[in-house]
Amino acid sequence: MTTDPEIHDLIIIGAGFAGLYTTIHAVREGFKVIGLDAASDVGGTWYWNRYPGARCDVESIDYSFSFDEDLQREWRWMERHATQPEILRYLNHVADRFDVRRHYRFNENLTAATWDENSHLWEVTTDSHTTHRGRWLVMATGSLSKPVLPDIPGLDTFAGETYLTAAWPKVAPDFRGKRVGLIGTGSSGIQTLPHLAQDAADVVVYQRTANYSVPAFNRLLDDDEWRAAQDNYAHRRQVSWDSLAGSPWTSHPKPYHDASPEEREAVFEEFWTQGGVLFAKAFARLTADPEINRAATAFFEKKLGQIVHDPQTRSDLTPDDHPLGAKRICTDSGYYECFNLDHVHLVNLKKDPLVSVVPEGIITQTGLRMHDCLVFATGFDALTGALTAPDVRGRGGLLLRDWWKEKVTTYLGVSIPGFPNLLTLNGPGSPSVLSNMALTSEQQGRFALDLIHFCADRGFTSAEARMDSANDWTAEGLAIAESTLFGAARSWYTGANVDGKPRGFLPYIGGFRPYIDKCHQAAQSGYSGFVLSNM
Ligand code: NA7
Repeated sequence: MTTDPEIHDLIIIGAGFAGLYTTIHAVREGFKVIGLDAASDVGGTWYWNRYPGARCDVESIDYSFSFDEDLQREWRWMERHATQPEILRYLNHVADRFDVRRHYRFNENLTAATWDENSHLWEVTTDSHTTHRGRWLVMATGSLSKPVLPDIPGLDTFAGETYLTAAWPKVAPDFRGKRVGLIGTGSSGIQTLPHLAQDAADVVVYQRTANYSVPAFNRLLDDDEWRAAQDNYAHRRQVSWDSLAGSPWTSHPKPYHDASPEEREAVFEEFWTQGGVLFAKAFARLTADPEINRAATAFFEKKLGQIVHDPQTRSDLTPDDHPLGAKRICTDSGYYECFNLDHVHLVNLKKDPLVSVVPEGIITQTGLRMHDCLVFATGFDALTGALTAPDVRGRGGLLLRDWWKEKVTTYLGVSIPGFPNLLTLNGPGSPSVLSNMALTSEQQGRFALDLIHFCADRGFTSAEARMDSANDWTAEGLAIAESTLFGAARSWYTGANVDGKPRGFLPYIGGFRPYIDKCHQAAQSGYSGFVLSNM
């Protein structure tokens, strides 16, 4: 075991959007910082999710840092929805520009973190058997960074190649002429299918639950469009900061119930062609009012009917167990069209359940399908997974994994009772995945640094959420979620996609701007929702 002799002000875990923002600013503001990341370089989620077709569902012009005007002006996005390689290039550019890498140690995966009550320091250990000590532990570990591999009997007996979309190899696999089985039809599976179908001889899509997917209507950004966007950037950013989801898009101004049938159809069409997740914004309360939701669903089904030719396949692809938008709408480029191809087949696991994996392929109730490769796009232990995987021990040796066994509670998504000086960025209880992660990362990093300054200036050596503030915050978030249709889906928002995970509503669904206002109020009250103490 090697012990780093330095006592750092901040140990920042993760080199994605939130980690980079926080590191850049903490260093600028005079703190001694060490960053750690399991990857070999910066990028966070965009480092790992290199599967073909990976693309952001937020427009590129919005999905970027706003804190530096020059950075904003010099980076030229090429497409409306940036691909994974383009976003990774951007984050590398940010790292170069602000000389961030020298503060990071890469290939160091956090295995344990322990709060020392005597010294008010965190001691952090990584899988390279190195220990680091710091006053604050900032977990910028991402909301969707702990992949879930399904527990399918015989999985390890498969004789062919196996891939996980969330840990895709840097050297792209060659699927040409191969028989591929794709398991999982969330955003990752839906984005990658057209690319698999392009190369492979045969693709079988194993679908457990049909999802709503809306075409991205992606396009190259030409110079005129880019210049116009640049000219309007300041306004666009301000609207985004003041919005519910961190982007400039708002719902149609006329309430659904005041609109005529023709107007409703026109609005649905307009938002359909905006692409992807924006369809759920067509009318205000689309994800809260069952009548509006049913109308949107009917519109979706009409569109699906225009794309998929075979009635049985169409029926199998039609979601039947959750309201539209209650799971994140997938944003695709040619997904449904693939099912018109002779070499792409859909297996509806609800009718033909998966039995086991065998060396030759996959057995479902109706028999064996032979595969050379399996691609798992089976999702993530969302929001909590990266925080509970290492042994994080707070006051009195309390293990975070145990503390959250029954119920996940945080205050503002940032602090957890019993875990002093542990700050979670984009953690459970923050808007994170329900907003534009580029802006939420800035907001979260800023909130964390302001709290750290506040404590440093006043001689407080520890800060942790009060139990009552965490309970109230968690209850408030759940109450807002229950006033919507979001709870009606078995989704990773609720923890339902991971066996044994407590149910709740993990991201804060009250909106980005209202959340920012609550953070401001918390700061203005002198952080009264926290227990502040000194040694
Ligand atoms: P998702 O959206 O959680 O999708 C995972 C998919 O994998 C989903 O279709 C699951 O079906 C399926 N799954 C999981 N386990 C199994 C088993 N055992 N058998 C068959 N199918 C299974 O993850 P993604 O990576 O696609 O997207 C996550 C987010 O990343 C996305 O929302 C964007 O914000 C970016 P289920 O629905 O559970 O029946």
